[in-house]
Amino acid sequence: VYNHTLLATKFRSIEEDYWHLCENVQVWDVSCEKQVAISGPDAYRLIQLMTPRDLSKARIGRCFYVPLCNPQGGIVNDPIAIKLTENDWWLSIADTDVMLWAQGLATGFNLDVTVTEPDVWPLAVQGPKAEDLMARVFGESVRDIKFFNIKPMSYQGVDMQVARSGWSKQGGFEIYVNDASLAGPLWDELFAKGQDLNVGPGCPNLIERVESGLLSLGNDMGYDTTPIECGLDQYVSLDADIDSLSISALRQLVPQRQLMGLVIDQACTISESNVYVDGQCVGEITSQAYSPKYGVHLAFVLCSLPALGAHLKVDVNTNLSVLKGQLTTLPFNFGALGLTPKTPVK
Ligand code: THG
Repeated sequence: VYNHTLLATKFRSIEEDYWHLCENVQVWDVSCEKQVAISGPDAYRLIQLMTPRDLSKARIGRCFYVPLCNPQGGIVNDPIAIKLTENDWWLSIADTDVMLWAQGLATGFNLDVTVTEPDVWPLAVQGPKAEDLMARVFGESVRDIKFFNIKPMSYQGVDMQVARSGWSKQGGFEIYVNDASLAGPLWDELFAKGQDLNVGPGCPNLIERVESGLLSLGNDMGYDTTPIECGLDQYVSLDADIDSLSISALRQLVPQRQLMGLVIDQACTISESNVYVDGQCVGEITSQAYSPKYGVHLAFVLCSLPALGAHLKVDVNTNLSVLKGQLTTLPFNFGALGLTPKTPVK
């Protein structure tokens, strides 16, 4: 359950879905990624209060990955902010109740905005063959949409926003479906026109997102972690002159923790989330998956910097024994780790 809405976690097995996603095209019902629409003369002001990322120069038709933070710097949500017109934004949210918080801020700061959850539901088309499939359904001009840009595309005479985005690193698009009566026909057309592309149903995939270093709200980050600790520094504008609830806390923060990657060079089942150096706990695993492409077990670990010191090898309790894991920066740089990708066993 994500945003009070059902979301599939797998269709065949997580590993079969993974290989299919990396080689073909999948259609994902990610309607749980709800939209919070903020409209009115103070729309930008409200969004800037919520995020420490500078959106003052944002252009219409662009998408922005933005941490939303409370006054302590803790992460409330990590949506995609979409600027549709000068006074109309959507926040395509992760799994916490943003509308209520936004409405509270709008009231408290006496802002001239309306905050609603519109009847708009994302449908993702992901994978290396996504562009070809989208061109067959929406026309060739869909190929011109650049990464994290969005524009209205006509489907059966109805304009729907279409962005080049999605929660995988395999490439693809997201269709913001705004007409329930067209959702079924659109789904069926994507499957009919994608048969020779081996189209299949899919959903955000654990293996792919861990390999790609995509963080999950509620697992790898949340109210008690800041974007700096989670490695989202590039989405925090510490030096910008912005009016944001969290910016002064984030400027003052001396991070005591850091989210890092962990690589164990064999398949295993991790039996305890704590990891150790010389018997002392130095961090906690927040997500993990075996990578069939690289033949290693991968994890994200929220490390205590004082406890970790300069160590990069940690002890991990597994079903096999205590195994050594290598800590590394995120996203994983497999080449630098000496790992080369394998192709699937068919
Ligand atoms: N699509 C839509 N809504 C969403 C998600 C989505 N809402 C919830 C969740 N996913 C929000 N979280 C993310 C996290 C990362 C990215 C998108 C949404 C992402 N990041 C890119 C990266 O890490 O390379 C690029 C970020 C950037 O450069 O701005 O795509 O997936 N509709």
